[in-house]
Amino acid sequence: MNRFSHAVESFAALDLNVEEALEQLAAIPFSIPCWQFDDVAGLEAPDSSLEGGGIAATGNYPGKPRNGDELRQDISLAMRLTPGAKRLNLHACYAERDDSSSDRDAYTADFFRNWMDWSRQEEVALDFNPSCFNHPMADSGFTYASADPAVQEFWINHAVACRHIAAAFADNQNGPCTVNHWVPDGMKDQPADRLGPRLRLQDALNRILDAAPQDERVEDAVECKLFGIGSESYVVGSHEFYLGYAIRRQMLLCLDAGHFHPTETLGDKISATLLHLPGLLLHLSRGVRWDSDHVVTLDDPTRLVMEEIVRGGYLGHIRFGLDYFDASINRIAAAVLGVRSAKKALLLALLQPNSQLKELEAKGDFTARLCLMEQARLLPFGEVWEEFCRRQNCPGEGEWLQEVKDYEQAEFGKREA
Ligand code: RNT
Ligand code: ZN
Repeated sequence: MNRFSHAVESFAALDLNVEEALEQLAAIPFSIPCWQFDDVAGLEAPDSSLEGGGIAATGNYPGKPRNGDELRQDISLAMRLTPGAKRLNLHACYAERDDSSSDRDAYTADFFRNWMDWSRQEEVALDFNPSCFNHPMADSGFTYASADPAVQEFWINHAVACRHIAAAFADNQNGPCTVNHWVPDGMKDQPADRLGPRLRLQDALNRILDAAPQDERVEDAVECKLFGIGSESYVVGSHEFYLGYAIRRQMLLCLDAGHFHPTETLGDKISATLLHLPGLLLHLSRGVRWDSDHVVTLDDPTRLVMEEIVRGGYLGHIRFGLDYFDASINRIAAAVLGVRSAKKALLLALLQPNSQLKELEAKGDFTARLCLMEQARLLPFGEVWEEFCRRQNCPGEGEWLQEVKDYEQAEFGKREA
């Protein structure tokens, strides 16, 4: 008997069906952040780099792509090394403008023609995000919630333009496109007025979401945050703000694993929020001491998120996205590692003895519950994951990195020249 069939038997002994889990895993798309590949630099100017917005990519690993074609080539490799369904999460600052006079408030789907072509070729659907940072109009630290009507208007127009672009993506991919609204708005020091900016943010969101297109394939989400660099004392779009707003509008709430107090776990928020919301967009990430956007690994917090989704029967209500940007290691490898890790966490969650655990809990046998949880950690997941990779024609754990290294060898030299 081969190692995979052996593994299947180990799971069957706990009433767990590996084939079912593999089928489910294959069908659930994970949206890969395009910004991991170039440190959130974007394509608007030849020498773009991330500044401001309260986020930062650190590191200077060589080989950063210099243009859209190199970026797409890197992303295509990452897609090939990641098993199962995938999407690509694009930011508006990845526009390729023929006409550099149009600013973000007037972007159209035309500037994303290359991305839409790539999307059809690769059969990878796109998600989208307004980019409310790294722009002179965001220099005050305020965008949707700006007290300056001209600034606020600019960003509202940008968001509306993005929703039109998302509708064009939806046509192009014949399916939905998530649009995530994240704004950096906040203050470094104690504000005297916490309400005013929140009223303005609410008003801006209403105007954005009530404008055309009213297209159900454009799935808007709002992303909350606790603090950022330069917004340590106050973030306008806090958790409570957006939770309330998303419930009122019955829209997606985006939860980013790095956006809470370090001892809070995203996993606990799944059932608490989904009791009141139609769905969640996840930004799986790994904050190390703060919102550091480290690459996702198969750690306990990520596992808990997946376990809660599976145990709550919420798979149909989750849009799986990732959010990290690490420039200190090979950027393509970082992208691949994060998505593979997140998918592994979901596989592990699908193969937990969840009903037995719930039974033990109902009986009050917390001793046996804890013991079974620990026992389940040692089940032979590795064999199941390797089989998944094989079936998806994707390299296994010990193989994929070499492909990235070979590519690095062949490609990165010319980029440094
Ligand atoms: C920032 C948010 C946001 C960004 C990306 C680039 O704190 O997490 O999601 O990281 O949109
Ligand atoms: Zn995020």
